[in-house]
Amino acid sequence: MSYKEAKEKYAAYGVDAEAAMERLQAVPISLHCWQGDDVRGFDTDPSKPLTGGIQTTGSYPGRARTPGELMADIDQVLRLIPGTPKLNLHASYAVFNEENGGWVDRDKLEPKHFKPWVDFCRARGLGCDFNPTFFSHPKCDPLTLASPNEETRRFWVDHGRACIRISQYLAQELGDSCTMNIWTGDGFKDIPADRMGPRMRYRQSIDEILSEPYDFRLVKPCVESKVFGIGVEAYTVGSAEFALSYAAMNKERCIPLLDNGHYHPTEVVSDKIPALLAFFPEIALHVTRPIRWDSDHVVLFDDETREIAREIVRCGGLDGRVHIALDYFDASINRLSAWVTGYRNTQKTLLFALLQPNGAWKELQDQGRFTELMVAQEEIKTLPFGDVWEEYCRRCGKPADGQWMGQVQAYEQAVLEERV
Ligand code: RNT
Ligand code: ZN
Repeated sequence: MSYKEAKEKYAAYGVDAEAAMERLQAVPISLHCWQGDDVRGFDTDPSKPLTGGIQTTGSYPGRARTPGELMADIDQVLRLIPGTPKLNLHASYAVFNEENGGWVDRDKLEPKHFKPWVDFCRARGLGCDFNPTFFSHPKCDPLTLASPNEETRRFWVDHGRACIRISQYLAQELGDSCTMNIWTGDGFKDIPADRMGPRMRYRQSIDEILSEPYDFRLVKPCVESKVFGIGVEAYTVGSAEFALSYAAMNKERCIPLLDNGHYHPTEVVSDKIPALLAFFPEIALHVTRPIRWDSDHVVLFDDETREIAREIVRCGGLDGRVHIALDYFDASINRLSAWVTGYRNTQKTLLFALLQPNGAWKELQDQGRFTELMVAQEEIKTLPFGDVWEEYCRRCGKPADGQWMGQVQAYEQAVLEERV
């Protein structure tokens, strides 16, 4: 079926497909650099295991090992994704070269270590988000911001403050806001004797990081919670209540971040979005796909991702209230296809959500017409969505479904297979 017919079918349900596509095209979605190298970064020994309770599994060939390789991979991904991507960097992706004096530890990072990334983003018209890296480093004892060892805690606070300065630099250079997400894997494998102490230290550490001056319109520090991680099963310092309370008490200088892999399995982030937007002007999201735990599988066009997208759209999240970022890492399949699939699926769910008569449905609900509401919600699922998606990709100048996998395979042969 052609787009023209699809458009008419949607119009019959009171949906303007043109407006939906136009709206989606301008929505920034942050592309996580860490899918390309299994969250290794460039500042520590790549043979050491990841720490902080996160894990990648799989050993598909072609992991990016240098900034140049990662940039080349991201470039290839950018050719295949419609919409308005932003880059999402971790501090561990600092670029050390002769020009900037070579390697420094994380507490000494400066904006100059990210200049190559600024050049990369500027040349491609991308904004950039940022994350301090509180894991996979010898200074994790294993705690970081919650450590009882003052020297360790200080090191990580200094790292956080350096990251605020870098975030401010990224935002100013690129003329786009920078969300800077604070997440630590601090926690314990087994039943702790003191749950409050680490949380008080974590709280003080975030206070100290946020005492670094920044313009809150440009830099959006976030606090991300988590329920548990591998090796820290019994207790997480930055629990949901901790992170949310911190953000609520510090609304003038930070925002909460919800990662949909970080809750008990029957909890859904889709429902949390409107709850938080009833209180917070802005929130941030990490979109991922947990299977039984925070497994960080590639994002699919599945029920919960669609529900998350529907809440973002219905709650006015596309008007800058919800900062959307991807956060998954699969090392068992072609990493570019993982990036592209998750990114395109996130866009698809948003387009799907924009192609619904949200106003009319709200009225049905308010009038108690639940029979009609259910029928309408079911019928919309089988409208010719694929035709609108294809038209959207065409307008963005990006390949339609069925047209991009060959390019990834060619890149794998020409570039990834050479990385041995
Ligand atoms: C880990 C958190 C965190 C990381 C990234 C790399 O469970 O989700 O956001 O995935 O910072
Ligand atoms: Zn996350």
